[in-house]
Amino acid sequence: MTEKFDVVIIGAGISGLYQLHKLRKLGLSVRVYEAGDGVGGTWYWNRYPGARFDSESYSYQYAFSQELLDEWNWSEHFAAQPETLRYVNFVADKLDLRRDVRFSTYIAGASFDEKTKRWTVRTETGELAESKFLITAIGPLSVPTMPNIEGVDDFNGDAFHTGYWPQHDVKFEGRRVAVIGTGATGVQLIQEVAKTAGTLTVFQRNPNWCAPLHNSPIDDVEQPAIHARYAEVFELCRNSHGAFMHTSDTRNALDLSKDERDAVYEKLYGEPGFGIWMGNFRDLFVDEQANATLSEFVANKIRERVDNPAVAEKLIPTNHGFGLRRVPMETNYYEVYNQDNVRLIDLGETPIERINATGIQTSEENLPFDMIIYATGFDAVVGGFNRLDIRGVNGQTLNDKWARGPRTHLGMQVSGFPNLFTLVGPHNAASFCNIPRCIEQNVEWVSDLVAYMTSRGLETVDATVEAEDEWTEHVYQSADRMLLTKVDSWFNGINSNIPGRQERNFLLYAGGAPAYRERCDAVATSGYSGMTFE
Ligand code: NA7
Repeated sequence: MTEKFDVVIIGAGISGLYQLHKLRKLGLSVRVYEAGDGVGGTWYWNRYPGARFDSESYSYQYAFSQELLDEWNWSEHFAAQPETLRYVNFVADKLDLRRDVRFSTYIAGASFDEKTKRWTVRTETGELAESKFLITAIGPLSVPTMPNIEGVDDFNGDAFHTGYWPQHDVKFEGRRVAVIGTGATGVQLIQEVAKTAGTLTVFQRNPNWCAPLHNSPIDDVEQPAIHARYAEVFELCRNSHGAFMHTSDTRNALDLSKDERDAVYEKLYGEPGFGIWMGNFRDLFVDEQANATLSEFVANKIRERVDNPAVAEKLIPTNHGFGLRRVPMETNYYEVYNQDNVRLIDLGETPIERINATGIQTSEENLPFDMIIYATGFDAVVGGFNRLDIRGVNGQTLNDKWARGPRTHLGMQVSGFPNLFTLVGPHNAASFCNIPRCIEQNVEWVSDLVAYMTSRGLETVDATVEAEDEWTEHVYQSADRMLLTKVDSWFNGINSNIPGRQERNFLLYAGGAPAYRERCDAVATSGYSGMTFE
C-alpha cells in the first residue's frame, strides 16, 4: 500500500523537525522519515566523548518560538552533545512532532512522476509513500567515511567511527587507544580520551589550526541576563557573515602595526568562541600576507603551550593558513601532548602501512591497541545525496546531474526536479553558517513558497536552467577571492578516502548569510523569479 502525504521530509534533525512544524501549521499532511531511532540528526549520531557546540549555546537554539526560548536554560556557554540532544527532544515533545516521524527507516530513493506530478518515495525495506513535495533535511555531515587504509576490517579490538558512536558508555580507563584524524571532531575527542586512557596514540596526517573555546558554566545569576539578551543575540547573528555572534573587524590586518595587530589577536585568543576566526580582520581570508600574520601568532601560542619543541612543530600546520579550513575549538588540546600517556605520530614521517588484528602497523613498528577510533570525517555536503537514488523529470538522476559538481538554485532547488527542496543543500549558505540560524531561513523560505503555491492551486514549481546556472556561477564567483578555496578541505569537496573526490569543487556559499537571505527574499518578493509553476 502506498501512503499519501502532501509532503515527505527525509531527516528528523534540526532542519527536518522545524520544517515539519511549519508545514503542519499550514494544514498540510507531512511524513518525516528518519534513519535513527530518535530525533536530533547530527546530535543523535555524534555522541562521541567531547562532542559539543562551538557556537554559543543560546545562538544555536531555535529562535522562532518565544515559548521554547523561555522554557529552556542552557547549562554552559558551549553545551555538550547530551544536553543538545535533550534540547532537541524537548522541542520535539513540546511541539508534539514525533507522531509524524517514522524512525529507524532509511530512504533508498524517490522518483518524480510527470503525469501525476507526485514524488514516490521508497524506503530500504520497500515501503512506498507518495507526496506532492519532497524535502531533504539530511544534513551536510551525515555520511561518515572510514579511512582507505588496508586491513580496517581485520582489527579484533573495539573500533568506532565518531559519527556512528554507540549509545552505550565507552570506557577508556587503562586501555590502549588509537585515534586517527585531527579535525574538529578528533580534537574534541582527543582532549577527552586523554583524561582517562591508559595510553592514547594520535595518528595525525595534517594538523589543523585550533583555538581555545573558553567554555564556562552559566550560573543562576547569568541565566536571566542571557535570556534578556536573546533579541540582541539573534540580531547580531542576523547581521554577521556566518550568522555567529562574532562580526568581522572592518579594518585590514596589514593596515596596522605588528603590535596593534598582535594586541587584537591576543584579545581574541583569550575570548570565548569563534571570535578569532569570525570576528577578526577582513583581509585575513583573502590576502596571504595578512593571513600569515595570524598564523604566526597562533603558531607561537602552540610553541608556548607544548613542552617538547619537536612535537609543537608537528602540531603547527604548514600547508594552509589559519581559518582556511574549519577551525577546531579546544580546551587544553595542546597540553594533552605534554602528558606521559599521550603520543603523537606524524603520518607524514611514519605512515600507516596497514591495520591488523592487534593494532596498527606503521612504517616503523607494530603498535598493539585495545581500541581504534576513526575521527576521519564525512562525505561532506553531497554525500547524503549520493547515497539516495533521486530521479526527476525524464528519469534523470540527481547523481548524474551533479556528477561534475552540484548545480542548484539558491542551494535549495534543482532544475528538472520539481517540488524538491534541499534544506542545507550544496551551494546553500547554511552549510557555512551557525547552522540553525540559516536552517530557520531555509525552512521559512521553503514554507512560504509552499504556502504561495497552495493558495494559488499550483501543482509544481521548478527552477529554470538559467536561474540555476546564474546561481551556480555566482557561488563560484563569490568564493573566487577567498583563500579557503585554495586548500584541501571538505569545504572544497576533498575526501582522500573516496575515489574521484580529489579535485577541489567548492560545496558551500561564501557570500555570507545576510547576502544569501537578501537574495532569497528578493526572489520571493519578485513572485519567485527564476522558477516555472504549473
Ligand atoms: P574532518 O574535518 O574532515 O577531519 C578528518 C580528519 O581525519 C582529518 O584530520 C584528516 O586528515 C583525517 N583523515 C581522513 N582520512 C584519513 C586517512 N585515510 N588517514 C589518516 N587520516 C585521515 O572531519 P571532522 O569530523 O573532524 O569534522 C567535520 C566537521 O564536523 C567539522 O568541520 C565541524 O563542522 C563538525 P587530513 O587533514 O585530511 O590530512
